[in-house]
Amino acid sequence: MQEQTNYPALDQPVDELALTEIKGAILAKLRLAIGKDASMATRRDWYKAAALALRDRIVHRWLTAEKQSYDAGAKRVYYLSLEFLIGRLFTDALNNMGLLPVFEAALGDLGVDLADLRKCEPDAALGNGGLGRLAACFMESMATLAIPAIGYGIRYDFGLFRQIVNQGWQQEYPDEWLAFGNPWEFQRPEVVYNVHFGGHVEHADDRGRDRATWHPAETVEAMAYDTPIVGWRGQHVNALRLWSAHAPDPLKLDVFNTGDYVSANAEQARAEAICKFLYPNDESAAGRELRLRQEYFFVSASLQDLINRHLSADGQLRSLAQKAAVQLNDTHPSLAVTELMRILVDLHNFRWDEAWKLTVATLSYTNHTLLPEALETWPVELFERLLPRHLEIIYRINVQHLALAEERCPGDIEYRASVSLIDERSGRRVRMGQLAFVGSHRINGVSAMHSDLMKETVFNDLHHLYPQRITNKTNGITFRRWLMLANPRLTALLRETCGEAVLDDFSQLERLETHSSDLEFQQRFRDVKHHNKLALARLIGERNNIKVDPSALFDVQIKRIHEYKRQLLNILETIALYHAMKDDPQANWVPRVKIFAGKAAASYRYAKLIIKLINDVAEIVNNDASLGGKLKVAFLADYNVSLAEVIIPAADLSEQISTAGMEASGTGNMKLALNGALTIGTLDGANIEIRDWVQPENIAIFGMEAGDVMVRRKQGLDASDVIRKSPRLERAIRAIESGEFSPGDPARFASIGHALRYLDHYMVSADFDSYYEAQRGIDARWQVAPAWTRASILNVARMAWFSSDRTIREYAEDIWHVPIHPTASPLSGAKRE
Ligand code: GPQ
Repeated sequence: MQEQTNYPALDQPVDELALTEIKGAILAKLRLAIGKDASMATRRDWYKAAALALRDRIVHRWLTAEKQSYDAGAKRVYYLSLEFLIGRLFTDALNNMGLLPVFEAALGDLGVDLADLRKCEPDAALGNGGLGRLAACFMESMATLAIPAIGYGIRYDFGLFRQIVNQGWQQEYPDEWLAFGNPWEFQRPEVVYNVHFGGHVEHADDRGRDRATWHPAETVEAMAYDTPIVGWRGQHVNALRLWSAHAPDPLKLDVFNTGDYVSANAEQARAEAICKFLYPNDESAAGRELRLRQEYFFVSASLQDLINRHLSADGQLRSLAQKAAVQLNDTHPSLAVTELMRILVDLHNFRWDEAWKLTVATLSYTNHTLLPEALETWPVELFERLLPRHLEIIYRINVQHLALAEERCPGDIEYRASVSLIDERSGRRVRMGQLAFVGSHRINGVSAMHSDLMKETVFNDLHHLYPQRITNKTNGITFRRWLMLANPRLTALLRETCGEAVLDDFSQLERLETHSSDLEFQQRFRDVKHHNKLALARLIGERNNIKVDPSALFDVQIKRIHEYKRQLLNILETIALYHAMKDDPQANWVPRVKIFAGKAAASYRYAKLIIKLINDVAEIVNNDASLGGKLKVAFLADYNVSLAEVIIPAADLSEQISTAGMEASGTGNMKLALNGALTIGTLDGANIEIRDWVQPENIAIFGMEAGDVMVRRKQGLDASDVIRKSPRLERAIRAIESGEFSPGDPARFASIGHALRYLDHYMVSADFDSYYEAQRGIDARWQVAPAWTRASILNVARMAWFSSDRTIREYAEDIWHVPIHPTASPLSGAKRE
């Protein structure tokens, strides 16, 4: 595949001295760090040498930034997340350092192509989807805004599984991202903390009622690995600190000498299991003991680390909340509430009430879903076995919490049961969402609608108890990766049209507005899109052996495969369109390419069946000569950050079609609109705010609203009534049921047919007609190129607010209370009208 090579040159022309220096640096790395000379070097060797030469330059800034914030006694943000979906770092770091042009030129002189080297870097896929990618965008924005911050997570040996599509079925393979080493990380063998599990708790009378001594049964060591994250213009660098797990005693020599080699390694294997792999779940709870061990492992190591840092600077812990803001990314790090209490009360002799105030003032929690099946709970029995002292602390917190509930609603047992940290209804279980809520001073949702629904649904009762806590922080994306790097040609056009300042102040994008109807400008804008579509068409040809017309409408749905995201609705519409085309082949059909990509959780059978259906439909449609190539369907395997960077700039239409009320925010919706795709979507998550910004005439909204969905669900899930009224839908469902797309196995999709007819929980049937109509509206718009292009330009012009720099500013002001250094911060983010 050909990728774009002409990256935006920030400081042109390339300075001769700098060029010589960089060439020398790369060659020195090749010899001294890789141990090869130019004649022997492979592409991967060159990549590593270049990455190391770049890293040297980042490290200087990193150490300076560290020293500055240490000397200033600056408050720090600690972002705790089990997921960081980073992708590749090479060009990201080069671009932010302003070194892309000089490295490209230097490598060119050495006979290697930077775009080629780029592909040698495996994606760091330490996350499942939106939640993990958000954490990565936030790390970049915090560095850009020069907020001293550390991201804490786990250094998984294997990231998110590699997806292979075999005869239409998803198969999972291990992601060996570390197989060839990782030039970005610094191992810190001296930064090691003990993390304990199991054992029993002792209450000595002389230590007081609230204090205890934990005698754990097992110890695991957490070792730090740091990756520098450089902000825009290289002014500030933060660390992503990931923990790796090891046994304190790596090998039992006495056992080894008896010849029992397996047992000699057993302890190490048990410890290392903690960082072996990323749980491939997305919006469903993992519910495995190993997962709870992962959660405690990284929470404990991270809190020990940040408390160490605080103590060495301040000498006492009372000022912790003035110097540290700890953000819990979803409930996975909820144990921070109990662990911080344990550290303060048991280890540092704080009085309970004081410790509690400090804990709540330090912690804040981001909720990413309302789906009840995704809200983590753990059996009390498991907790007791693994973390006996933490369970006690949870009970103690619950006592004071329920007393408050009783004060608020005297005698209301239902109310107390609903806010309790312990769910007594389905076996006794600890509720991690409630724990994080009660232990945090701020709880935020990730879009306006999501935050409102949090107050009305999952956290309704807690919201009444703590009415000041829930706040909204609508997600954002980093424009450096998702515009500048992914779409260099559009970036060049924007710089020319809006001025160079657009790179530092995205509100300048609005200067596009005056050009949106200019036919000459429109043509240039379309040329950029066409170029990006050629690259994607080539990729689809190479990977899927499908020939697509680059001037067709590229209709894109890229995200995890989940029932609520409704890939099924999209493929059902594809089937109906296919039928309509076959019925009337001479009509003036808009040529379309339906592009899908995404992974299904390995255990999610139904989602995997949907992938198979998409591929089966593709097989029939793509090979039906009677369509004259006007409809093509492509499922691109192994969706990841790097693939997204190719698809997004080439998209014409962005599918954001979740069942209203179910997508917390979405961030792909922002990336696609920023790159000029029009959105077809429901009034869900951040789609609503996107509509507010781009204006309703530049987005296609369809379907039921969240309130309608709730009402209809109450009435029942049978969709027979709507199917009866829609012959088109009936025919599409029947096609699935009768084996039109699975002739060798007609019963393959029976379960899908049944759900569409009688168990329409996600409102696929109920929303079908509205969606089909909206799609035909899209066809009509597409046929008037100037109007389409104008809407596309206006989408780009009006997306500035969705920069993660804006989101991070809001966290900094309202939740973390950390200053943003005025000179170090781009002015990104438009003001709301
Ligand atoms: N999200 Cl709970 C995930 O990617 N994984 C999860 O486990 C949960 C949420 C997403 C959510 O579905 C999107 O709507 C958000 O845009 C995204 O988190 C970031 O907030």
